[in-house]
Amino acid sequence: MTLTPTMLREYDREAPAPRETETATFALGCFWGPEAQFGALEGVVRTRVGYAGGTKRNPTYHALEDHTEVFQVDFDPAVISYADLLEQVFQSHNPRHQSRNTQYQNIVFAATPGQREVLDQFLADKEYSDDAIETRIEQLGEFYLAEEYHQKHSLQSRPGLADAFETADYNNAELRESPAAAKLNGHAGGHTLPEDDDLATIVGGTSRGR
Ligand code: MHO
Repeated sequence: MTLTPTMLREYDREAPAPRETETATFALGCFWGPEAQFGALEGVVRTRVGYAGGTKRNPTYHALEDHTEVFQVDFDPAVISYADLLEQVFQSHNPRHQSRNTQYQNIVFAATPGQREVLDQFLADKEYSDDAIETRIEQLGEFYLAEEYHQKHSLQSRPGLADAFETADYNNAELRESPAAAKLNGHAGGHTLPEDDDLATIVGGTSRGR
């Protein structure tokens, strides 16, 4: 089976609306990888990459200054929790190591008092005190979207998949915010999609080299 425009548009229409999802922001090195990894998770509906953690106004990839590459996930709290995401984040990096390069540092951002509460409990349970870990724990300030060529990078690097969105007339913003694109970006990055996901049945279980 191939990906048709109808299939993509329908998948996106049936996904939980933005008002039904919560947003979490993390930094785990070059943002291309984790955007794909987290986009493949069941309950993660939308993803995007950007810059945060610094003070410079309107940073860009080539003028980042004190900002860090970050990725955002809009998740359906009925399916996956912020605590589940924290588990994944801490399985995906070594909290006792930190990059010297601000661009690629590991940061967990809390965006709301609710997230902060869950985060503090998580850190206490794991005995990840300030002294024990190098990962930066911060309140989310301004988030700046990254350039379009950084969004869904794995997907955009796979002509076979990217073409399907072009045929369906997705513009840059639609591609960035597309739930189908989040999943297919995960697939393109080599991650397994949830078994009962409609797109998994089309693209198959694994992806590399196909
Ligand atoms: N320029 C590096 C890292 C990109 S990442 C968005 C590369 O091509 O792998 O920082």
